[in-house]
Amino acid sequence: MQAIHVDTKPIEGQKPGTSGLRKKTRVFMEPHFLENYVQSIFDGIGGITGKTLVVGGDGRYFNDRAIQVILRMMAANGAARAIVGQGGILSTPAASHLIRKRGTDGGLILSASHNPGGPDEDFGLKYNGPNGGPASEGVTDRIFARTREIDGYRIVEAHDVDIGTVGERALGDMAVEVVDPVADYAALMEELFDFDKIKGLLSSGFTLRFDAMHAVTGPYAKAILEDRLGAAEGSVVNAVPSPDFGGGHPDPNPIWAHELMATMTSPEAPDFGAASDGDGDRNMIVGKGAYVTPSDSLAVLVANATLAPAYREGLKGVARSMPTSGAADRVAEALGIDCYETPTGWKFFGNLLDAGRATICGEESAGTGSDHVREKDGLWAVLLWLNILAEKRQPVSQLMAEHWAEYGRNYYSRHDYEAVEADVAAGIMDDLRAALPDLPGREVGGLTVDAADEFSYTDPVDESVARQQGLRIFFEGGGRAVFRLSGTGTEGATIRVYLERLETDSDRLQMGAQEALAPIIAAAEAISGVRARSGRDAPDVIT
Ligand code: VG1
Ligand code: CO
Repeated sequence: MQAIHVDTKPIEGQKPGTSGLRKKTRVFMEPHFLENYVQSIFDGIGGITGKTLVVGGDGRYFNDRAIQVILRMMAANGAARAIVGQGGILSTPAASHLIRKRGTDGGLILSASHNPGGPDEDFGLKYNGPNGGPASEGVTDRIFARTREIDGYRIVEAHDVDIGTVGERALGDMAVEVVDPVADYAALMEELFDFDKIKGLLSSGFTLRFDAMHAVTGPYAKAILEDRLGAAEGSVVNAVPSPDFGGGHPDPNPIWAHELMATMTSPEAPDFGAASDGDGDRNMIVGKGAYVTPSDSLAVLVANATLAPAYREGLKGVARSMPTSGAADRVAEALGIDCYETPTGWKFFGNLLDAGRATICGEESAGTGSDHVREKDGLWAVLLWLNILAEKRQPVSQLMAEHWAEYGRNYYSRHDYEAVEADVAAGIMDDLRAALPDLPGREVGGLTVDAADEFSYTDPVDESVARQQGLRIFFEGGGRAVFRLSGTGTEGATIRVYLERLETDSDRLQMGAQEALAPIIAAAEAISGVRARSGRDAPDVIT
């Protein structure tokens, strides 16, 4: 089998964002687009001769075709082995675990995560390093630099490799090892959590519903929640991964997981509801009529982690992305452990986890995880919640009320303005950035600005610096508004406005978030003009 060299030219727009490269699927399918990017990854990491990579994705449209191209390019570039999830399927956390467990040189994950899939929707590809985590900015910068000077790629001419059945086969000199995507991951979960305790909970009449949103976690959730833990058959719904996620938007928030929200607020609501996203790294937690914000969920997990075997010795530290609420900070303070504030995106947690400075990390965007892998992990969060509830035996709403009574409540919401014209969005952000120095002391609708800045992060482990990571306005009395442009969208720009206010008055802990945040929401709009200037009546998504 011969490797051929195909001449190409650089293609514009191959800069990786918050989590790899995401584009419209049709863009990825344009001639040489995928090949150029894959070769740039290989070149950017110093070649793959003799290396082993894990390959898998969330099963979305084009996943199967792209994997065959990647395998042929790996063979042509001299890789020794590809470890591939059966059917091309691997959830993002399962891929991270496989990279670590097998000690590989990293992996390629095919996913656009929570973005919809299909020929007219989104596709994505990212490289994770040998620690199992998303490539650092230094690595993605090198990959991007290669995309701008690439003049050719290598590929072998061959028929498709059978990745539909478990086993090992050859592609030229490279071994293609097809593995069960669920087995290793399920075994890891069994090590971390008290499965017997959770079984006890589930056989005591406690009911749950897990909505896989037609995405990758279906087979994982069925195997773990139903088969191993004994949740009633049918507890996992929308469990068959489909290339277009059933036409839906596999983003586990109250808007896109409205089906689950409707169930959880109905008279027949089970005790516990959860959902995950396209590639299985996000989670949504909801009790009977009680939606738990991701920031609160992180705080609850940190506060109660020692109830699960893996964390019994305590946590080394906690990390959260900057826009995530300060709820976890309050718990960390009470526990006397460090709390780190990082830029948005899981890649910034990698060093802290590797260095043993943080055990649990989280983001307001429904991502929580720990040092068991180097990605956020949707099912892990669900299982930790179940382990905690199996010990505490109380409704989610009561657990939340007790948590807030102890630590105060960080009312929190994110308002997204999607598909805003790129130059309009840039203008809004530029003007706000320019206004920051004059904001302190300004009164807006009864609130006074205390401080305002643009977030920069110096990694405490390798001292790399990430700049321009969000505009922050702090109000007197502890309120905060943060503004960022999304780095995962594929159409125009998405402006994210993150809103937060701490409440410690015990009589005011049960308000609706939008109501509790109304003054902050109004002040954020008065200062930034996001809604007015983007020409919207309201945000497209409110979480
Ligand atoms: C979003 C979230 C961020 C998350 C990222 C990837 O990024 O805000 O917290 O890490 O998606 O998640 P952005 O740049 O659009 O705000 V996933 O589940 O899409 O890999
Ligand atoms: Co995801």
